[in-house]
Amino acid sequence: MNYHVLTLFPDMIRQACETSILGRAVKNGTIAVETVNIRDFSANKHNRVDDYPYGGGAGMVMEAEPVYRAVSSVSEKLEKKPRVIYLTPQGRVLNQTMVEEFALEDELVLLCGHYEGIDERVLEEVVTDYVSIGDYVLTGGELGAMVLIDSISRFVPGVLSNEESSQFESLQDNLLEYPHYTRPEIWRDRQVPEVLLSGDHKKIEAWRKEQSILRTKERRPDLLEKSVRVRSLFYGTDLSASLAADLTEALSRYGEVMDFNRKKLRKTRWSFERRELLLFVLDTLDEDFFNVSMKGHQTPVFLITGEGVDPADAERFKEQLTSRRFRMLDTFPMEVLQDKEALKRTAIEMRKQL
Ligand code: 6GU
Repeated sequence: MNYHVLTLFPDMIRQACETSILGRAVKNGTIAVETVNIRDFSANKHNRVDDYPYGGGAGMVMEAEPVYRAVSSVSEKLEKKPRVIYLTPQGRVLNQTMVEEFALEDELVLLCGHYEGIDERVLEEVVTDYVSIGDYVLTGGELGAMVLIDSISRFVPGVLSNEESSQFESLQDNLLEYPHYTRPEIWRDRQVPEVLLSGDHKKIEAWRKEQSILRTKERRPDLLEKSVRVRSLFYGTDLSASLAADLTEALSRYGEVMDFNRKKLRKTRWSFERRELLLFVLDTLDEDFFNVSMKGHQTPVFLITGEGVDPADAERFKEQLTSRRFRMLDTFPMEVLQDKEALKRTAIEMRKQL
């Protein structure tokens, strides 16, 4: 990942990127951070880049031309037009899905404003994304740019070691992390929860999930409201089985995969809740499957179909789901899951649609 940070305070960015995990990533070349000093593009012999606001009022406004030239100096070097992110309290508030989407880019331009802001006309001309890091006011966009660089870089291959891995993240599920413990087993009369010493990995996983939910309920009820239980259901060949497994893992730490080639599952009467997300991964669609008893409660559904599925049948299946009170969100051909990159993009697209 190559970051290009346009700022009046390049030292602030450079300093922060020298340290810790980001510093290591810059050193080993998995990320690069270029700073561009907007002042170097001043159209004025005194290197001034700000001026008084039209209409009066307090503070100064950054001029359009230096910002335009600074952005151009970066995009001229690149093969395709990069996303240009303007850091502002007026932007969309950053979340983990946005972070993962930005991480799919190869180049990102981060534009930091100062003073009262930047002339609106150059923003209209160059900015593709307006991003805020929270509902409070900062003196400039630099800290926002650093937050973006830090959170995005965690998803760039090679930035984190195995131990630091970003593969299973509770925030993806709109859940907080479960509590962590290390030695000693008893610290000032406080015992580590017994289950963690049991060696029973199934039980430990169940306990952690429960703790995540309890903790989110207590500390971030607003997040819990957005969380869904991910369940994938496949029918057909081994391909549908492995794609269902991969997609489920990309969407949720706690996802479940169900094999509807098993007659027992097809004979079950299924009822799904509003807070579940159902993924159908089908490379066969026959009467046996049409006859499965399923009802939803506005349950969101994505349908992924392989070559073996007749589009007319897929259409009929969608209508059936809608009439059984599912909420059909989107359909995808199986190709969108073929390689890791495409799969990741699809998972992010799905999360955005939820
Ligand atoms: Cl990204 N920039 C500035 N200047 N202020 C902010 C912000 C960003 N996010 C919240 N407040």
